[in-house]
Amino acid sequence: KKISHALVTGGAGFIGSHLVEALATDGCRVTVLDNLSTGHRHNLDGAGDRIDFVEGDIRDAQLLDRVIKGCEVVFHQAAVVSVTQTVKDPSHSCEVNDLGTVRVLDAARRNDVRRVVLASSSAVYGDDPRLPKTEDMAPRPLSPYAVQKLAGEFYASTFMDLYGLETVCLRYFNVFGPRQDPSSPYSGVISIFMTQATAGQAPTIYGDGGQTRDFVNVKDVVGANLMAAGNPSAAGGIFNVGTGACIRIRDLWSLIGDLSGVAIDPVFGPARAGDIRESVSDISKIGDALGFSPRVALRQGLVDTLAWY
Ligand code: UD2
Repeated sequence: KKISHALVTGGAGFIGSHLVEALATDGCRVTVLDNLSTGHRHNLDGAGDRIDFVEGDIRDAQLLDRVIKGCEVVFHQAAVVSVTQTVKDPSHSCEVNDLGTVRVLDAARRNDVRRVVLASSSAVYGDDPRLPKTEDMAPRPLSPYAVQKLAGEFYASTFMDLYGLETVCLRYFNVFGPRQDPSSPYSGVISIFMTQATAGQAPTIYGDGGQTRDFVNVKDVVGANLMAAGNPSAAGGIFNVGTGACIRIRDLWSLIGDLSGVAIDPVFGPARAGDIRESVSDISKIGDALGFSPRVALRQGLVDTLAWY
């Protein structure tokens, strides 16, 4: 069954804008709430005229009440998404990531929203050495960002228990794809490597490059969100969203080099403080419960993404 009307917070951002596009293409009416702190209006150029864009902040309870009215589902993607930013300014990011999330949940319950799907993060696992990461592992948050995302999950389940608001939390692994902002040193590694490859510059690999990540294409993340919104049995669930596979960072650079036709040796720098060594998701829970399986192979996803640069 199609969603009639959805609110996407952070809908002008990287992941949010892809979600907005998919919903609009599906014939869903979409309201976007974004304060453009890291999102861009032009990210929504492809979304057509079925969307209502509202520039504003998720901490604004009155505005939320107005934009959420009539929405069946809320996809909560707005956040301070840089781990480093949350380390620099834990108070501000707490306001946005936690108070903002509570405001969104609260507006949703007051306005009879059926379901809220929340963007959480693999950051909640911290450096637990057990692999792959399964949802039943005890969280080990290592940054304000991870604490804030974990708190959001607890608020979500509490709102379901107390008020009957259906919530689903998705723990994203390393998401990549077109429109991921490459402009900060703390941007996603794929966006940084692609910027460097297309400029013919050597990347810096932090540490020996033997660290692994599970890179999931933004199209698959959108797919997981739609399944989480539509499947009745998803309510109350927490699910990993990854591919179940991983690649070492030095091999990632070689692959991006091959695909972009450059052969540049990387520069190796000191390991990044707090870097996690190995990260790979177990996706059997979301596979079994929601029928999720990643559709975009890493190589194809990289080719598609390179075309955007
Ligand atoms: C990701 C998420 C973050 C949080 C975290 C959970 C992104 C952008 N960030 O952080 O939000 O959920 O996972 O643990 O998805 N690297 C280099 N050279 C560079 C840039 C990065 O070697 O120029 C390495 C970096 O040291 C790390 C890996 O690449 O080992 C991935 O870095 P990242 O910043 O893309 O993502 P991550 O996993 O630290």
